[in-house]
Amino acid sequence: PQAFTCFGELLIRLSTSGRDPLYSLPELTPFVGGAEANVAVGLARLGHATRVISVIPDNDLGHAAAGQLRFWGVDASRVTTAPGRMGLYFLTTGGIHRPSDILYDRAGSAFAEADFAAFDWAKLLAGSSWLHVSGVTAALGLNAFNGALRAMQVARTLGIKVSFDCNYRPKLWEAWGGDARALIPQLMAQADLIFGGYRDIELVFQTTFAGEPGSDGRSRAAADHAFAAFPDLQRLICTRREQVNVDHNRLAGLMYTRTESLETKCYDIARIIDRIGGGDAFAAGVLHGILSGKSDAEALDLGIAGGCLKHAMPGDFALATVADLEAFLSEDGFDVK
Ligand code: KDG
Repeated sequence: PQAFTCFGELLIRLSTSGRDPLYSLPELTPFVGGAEANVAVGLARLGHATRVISVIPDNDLGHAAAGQLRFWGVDASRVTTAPGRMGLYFLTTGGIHRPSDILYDRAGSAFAEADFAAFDWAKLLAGSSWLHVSGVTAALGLNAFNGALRAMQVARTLGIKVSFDCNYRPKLWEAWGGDARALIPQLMAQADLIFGGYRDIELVFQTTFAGEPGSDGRSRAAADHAFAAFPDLQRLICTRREQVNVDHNRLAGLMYTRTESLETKCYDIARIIDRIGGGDAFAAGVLHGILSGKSDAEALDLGIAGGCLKHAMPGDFALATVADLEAFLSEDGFDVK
């Protein structure tokens, strides 16, 4: 079968235990992540043939990350090795008086420094029906941005569908002074489908849309702006999160086409175990729906089910199965009473 391909950096996450702050030098638990890898694993768990194109250092950390992809059923044969280090990040879970915090330690990684100009993208993408890329890659520097842009351009010439998750990471852009407003729209312009909300659209167009977020107001206005700017764009998809407290959020899914605005029910996630990768799990669920020929409304429901279920799983990967998504939807969400 034609494969779903993700291009991006693999990362190792080191999480503090419980709500311990990093400065107390707590025990750290490792997980493998990376926004695009998370989508690949999520889709593999949902039964799709998936591949990752990435670059790792030729050391135990790099091989551990690629090994985790293989473990969860992703084809890692296009993960190559190159000089440089493994990208890491440290996660401190939020507490009552402290938001969660991410500390990146990834500058100069094998991926960020890879010679993407020498990649044979047509060969790497052969046999794929879909390419997924995210704004994290552009945020790593011009080299990685150019790699992402080239991958998307070649995919389009081969008739491969392209999705782009904005995944705006201010800390990464600030680390090298990159201009997200200049670079992110170039990637958006290549996409058939964008995961991103009104904040992303406002950022890249340096404008503010009127009204409340949600199906009709600000988000629809932002979507219309994106549709006018990007002629090939078919869908703009995002979540809307309400933070009741650090343990309890509410999540809904939104999808805009040129003619329609869809919104799911808003689900309670009352005992958050780990919200990292929630957006990637949402993306995997939506893409699973689209790849399976479901209606847009059904795909959006599958996405929100995946996004909510991820909050109950430690680590960056979404490991829900189709049966898990269906059970979540048929039970109308978690029992939060
Ligand atoms: O979306 C989850 C990702 O943010 C996480 O896996 C780490 O890719 C990552 C990043 O760069 O923040």
